[in-house]
Amino acid sequence: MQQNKWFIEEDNKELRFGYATENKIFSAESEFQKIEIFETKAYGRMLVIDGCVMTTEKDEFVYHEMISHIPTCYHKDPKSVLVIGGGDGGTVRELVKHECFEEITLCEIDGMVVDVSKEFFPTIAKELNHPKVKVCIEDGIKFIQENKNSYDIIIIDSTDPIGPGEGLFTNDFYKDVKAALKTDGLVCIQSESPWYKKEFLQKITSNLSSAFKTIRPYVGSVATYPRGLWSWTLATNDKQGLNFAEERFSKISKNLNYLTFTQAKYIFDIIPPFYRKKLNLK
Ligand code: SPD
Repeated sequence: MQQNKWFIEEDNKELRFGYATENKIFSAESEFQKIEIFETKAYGRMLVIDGCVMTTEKDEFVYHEMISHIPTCYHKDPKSVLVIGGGDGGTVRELVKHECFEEITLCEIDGMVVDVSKEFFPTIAKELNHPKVKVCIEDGIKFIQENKNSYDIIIIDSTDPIGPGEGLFTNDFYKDVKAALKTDGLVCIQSESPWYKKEFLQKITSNLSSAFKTIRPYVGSVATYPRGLWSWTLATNDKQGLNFAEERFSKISKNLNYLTFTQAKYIFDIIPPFYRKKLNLK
């Protein structure tokens, strides 16, 4: 009997998750990181960066719907959006569903991520050539410093806070994000698993608090992200807080596979108490 070949993801040196693979279809070291693509038996094609699972064909829609539609539907009147990271194009694909955007900018540090996504993940990357979409291959930290008061929404679709993604979780970066947002703009970040260490999660929240007054985490379940539950966090300085734009969500809801109207409307209320306590939220 033929033995399975396994890709093993190691999570913070504490846990290992294994995926039986058909084969490895791509592997290269870019200027910034190691990029691999596996054909897995359970989740289809899988993009792996520096040993961490970034996305898979079968469950990518959960992460990409959560990181794009929640910020879009909690802004008053969004017209411009910047995605930092997200070179696979999944977040951009979801944003394109909203007619309200006049421009969607993607700033990805690693051109190889964009290239391999176009080649091996066409259903994820399919809107990267959309006329409203502008793709910049640049360091997001530098890009944001050079574009002040420019965006209604900024989405940080980063890797984990190691390697090139590390600088996207810092105080200084969030201050620059605030400056790149227009008045009443909002930022949405991927904020790791609620099961991670309390000190680490609190640091993300306290760094965000150095630039933003309202901070609202929310959770969802991405099958291939370590530890079962994932989190994203919205932050804004809009004095009116965060209000759900029901009509904007309803317009695109039939094109979604994870988020429902009720879930989106009450997304900040359905935080598990253990995560709430970890972050010292009321
Ligand atoms: N541990 C995995 C975290 C990855 C978050 N970003 C994924 C990028 C998908 N667009």
